[in-house]
Amino acid sequence: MALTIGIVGLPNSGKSTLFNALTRNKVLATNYPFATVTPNVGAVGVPDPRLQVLSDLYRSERIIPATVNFVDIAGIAKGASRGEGMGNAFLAHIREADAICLVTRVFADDDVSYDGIDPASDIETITTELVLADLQSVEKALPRLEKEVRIKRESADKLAAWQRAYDVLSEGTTIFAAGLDPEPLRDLWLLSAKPTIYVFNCDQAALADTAGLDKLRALVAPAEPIFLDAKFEAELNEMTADEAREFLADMGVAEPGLDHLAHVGFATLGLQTFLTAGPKEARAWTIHQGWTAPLAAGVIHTDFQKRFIKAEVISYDDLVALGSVAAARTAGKSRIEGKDYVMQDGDVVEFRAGK
Ligand SMILES: Nc1nc2c(ncn2[C@@H]2O[C@H](COP(=O)(O)OP(=O)(O)O)[C@@H](O)[C@H]2O)c(=O)[nH]1
Ligand SMILES: [Mg+2]
Repeated sequence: MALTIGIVGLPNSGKSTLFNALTRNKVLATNYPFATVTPNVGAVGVPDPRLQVLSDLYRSERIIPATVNFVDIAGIAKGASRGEGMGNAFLAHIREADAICLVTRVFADDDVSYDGIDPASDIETITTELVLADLQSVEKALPRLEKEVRIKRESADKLAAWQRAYDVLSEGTTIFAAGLDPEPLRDLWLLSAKPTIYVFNCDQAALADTAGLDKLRALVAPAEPIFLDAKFEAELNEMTADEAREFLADMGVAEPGLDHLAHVGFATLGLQTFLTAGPKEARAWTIHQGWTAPLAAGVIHTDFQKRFIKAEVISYDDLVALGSVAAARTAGKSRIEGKDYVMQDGDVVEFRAGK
C-alpha cells in the first residue's frame, strides 16, 4: 500500500525545500532506505524506533520501514484552477495523491519574494483554487447523472450526494472540512475531499512565538498543524547523521519536524502499522485502522489473504517485555487469531496460510 502525499502551497512558501529535506534526510536515511523516484517524487521511510528493537531481538539482517511517497506539486497560485500561470497540470498530480500537505509560509526573508506573510489568506487562496476546480468537476458531471437518474432510479441517492457536494463547494467549503461521505463522490475525483495536513513553514523567531503558534493552530483546528523550519531541516542534511543528531539534541528538539509530519500524516489518514520480524528482516506494514487479519495479510501477499488460516499475534510491548516469542508463548501472551480479528497498532504478527 503506497501512501502518497502531495505537497502544495503558494510559490516560495518552501515546498521544494521541505521536499528536499524529506527525501534527503540523513538521520532517516542511515536507519531507513529512501529513494528519489523522479525529481519531484520521493519515498520516505516512516520513523519507527520499534523496528530497531525488533531487529535486535530477532537478529534481523535489515530493517524495512513503512514508506510514504511525497510529491512536490508546483503550480497553485491565485487563478490556477482557471488555467492561469502554469496552467492546471498540477490538478492531475493532486488527484493522484491520497492526502494533501498544505505548506504555508511563516518565515520572513527579504531575499525571497512574497506578497506579505498572511497564513490565513494563503490557506484561503489555496483552498479556493481546490474548491473552484471541484466545482467545475461537479458542474461538468451533474447533467449526465441527472439524465441517468431518469432511467435508473437507484442512482437518486448518489445524485443527492453530488448536489449536496455542489452546495458545500458553492459556499467555499472543502468536501473534507464539511465531513461529507467520500464514497458516493468517488467518481468525481474531488481534490478538496482529500485529507489535509497543514505545515506552517516557520523561521526560528516564529517557532519561538507561542502566542503566534496558538493563532495558527486555531486557524486549522480541529486538524493538528505541524510547525517546522524547512530551511533548517534541509540544513541538517548537510551534516553527517551524528552531527545532525547532536545538533537536534542541543536544541532540545525531541522529534524532528519531519518525523512529526510522518506521524501526523498517518493519524490524519486513519492508518496504522503492524510489524513482522525474522532473521531476514524487521518490517513495518501500513494498513487502515479497523482492518481484519486477512486484509492485513493481503498487504504482504495477495495469496496470504486468499488462503488465510490464522495469525499468531503478540503485541509489541508484551514481546519486548518478555524478550522472546518463546517466553511470550509460555506467558500466554501469544494469541492465535482467526479471520475476524481486528488488527491493533504494534501487533507483531506471523500469518499462516494454506497451500
Ligand atoms: N529563511 C527561510 N527561507 C526559506 C525557508 N524555506 C524555504 N526558504 C527559501 O525560500 C525560497 C523558496 O523556497 P522553495 O522551497 O523553492 O519554495 P517553493 O516555491 O514553495 O517550492 C528558497 O530560496 C528557500 O531557500 C525557511 O524556512 N526560512
Ligand atoms: Mg518549488
